[in-house]
Amino acid sequence: MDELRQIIHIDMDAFYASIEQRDNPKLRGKPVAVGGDPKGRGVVMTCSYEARKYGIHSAMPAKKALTLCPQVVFVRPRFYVYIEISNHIKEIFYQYTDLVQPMSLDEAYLDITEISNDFTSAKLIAEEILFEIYKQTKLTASAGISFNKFLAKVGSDYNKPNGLTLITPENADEFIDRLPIGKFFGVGKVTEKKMIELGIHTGADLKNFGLKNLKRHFGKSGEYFYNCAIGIDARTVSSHWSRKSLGMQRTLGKDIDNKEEIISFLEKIALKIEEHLKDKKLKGKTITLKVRYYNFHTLTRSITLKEAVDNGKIIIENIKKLLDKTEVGKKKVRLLGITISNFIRNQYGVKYKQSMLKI
Ligand code: TTP
Ligand code: MG
Repeated sequence: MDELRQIIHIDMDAFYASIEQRDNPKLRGKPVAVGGDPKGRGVVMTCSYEARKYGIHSAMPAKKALTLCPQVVFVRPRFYVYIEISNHIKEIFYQYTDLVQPMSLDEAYLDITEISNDFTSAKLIAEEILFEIYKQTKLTASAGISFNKFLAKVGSDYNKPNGLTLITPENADEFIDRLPIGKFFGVGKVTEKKMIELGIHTGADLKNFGLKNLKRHFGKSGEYFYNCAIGIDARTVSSHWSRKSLGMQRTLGKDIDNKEEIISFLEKIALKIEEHLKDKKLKGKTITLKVRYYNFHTLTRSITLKEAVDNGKIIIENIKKLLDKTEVGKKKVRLLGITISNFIRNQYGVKYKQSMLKI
């Protein structure tokens, strides 16, 4: 069996709404909804826990929220503040590990296997992170700690707000068995309805339905659901969202001063980089050339483009311009490298675009 991992999932509580309450004392303790205009066709992006008591929730038409709770205070979103805080909490996460996978502005997985001995210390680390978040931002978050991503996420949702839930291999079965089917990873509204029609209401029902039947009804996802039901989720915490640059460098077989040979060597690197960028769905604006001469003297030359690129041909065109700012062709070279940075990307993996567009 693979080594047991220790994964924390952290999710801020009523993120946008808590920030608005933090920044405006008049909103504290009140039902607050962040989103579009209740007079128009706006939707609720999120609401405070006080508003949730009235049945208000994310993606609900603002008009309906007002009917449920006439005294609800509507606030327009301030994305720049949310992004700033999102970056701040990420900085806190990176103080513990590099293995951070942000899933949206307010949510991330951390793999702390390397820095934690067991689940007792994992829980202490999670507590410390929640404490740091509160100390530095005056906002609360919830955490789930477990041995896979699915259970860590279920855990962070279990005791919200300001809660912490540890799901160990010992208590996982009990936990999963009781879990409503809608809480399983990948089960959205449509799948949930189908599951309920099949008599599957909980994790226990899911397990009892059996792998074969699940595959028959849900195809490949059926296998995934079954694995979750028996506590298996092999997805790793992948930290490439946080990557600041992507580069590659190679030492030449022998020192060269022929410029054409050097360009063709760099072309190969650029194509490889294109492959990696596309694979990781990244595009960068800054292209950097690195040259190490025969005498180990090393320099870099960079160019920043108006538009982000992932195309090897454009990269090499710019690399040629950068080569003119070096002594390549005159002085022998032993190593060459290209790095792309200054990424634009769906860096927060924002999942809620639809309702964001509707405000
Ligand atoms: P969530 O973490 O789902 O919600 P939340 O943080 O407001 O509340 P909690 O986690 O305590 O249940 O989403 C994070 C933010 O993303 C949320 O504050 C607002 C935004 N969002 C939308 O814009 N539209 C949506 O449909 C959802 C679900 C969230
Ligand atoms: Mg949240």
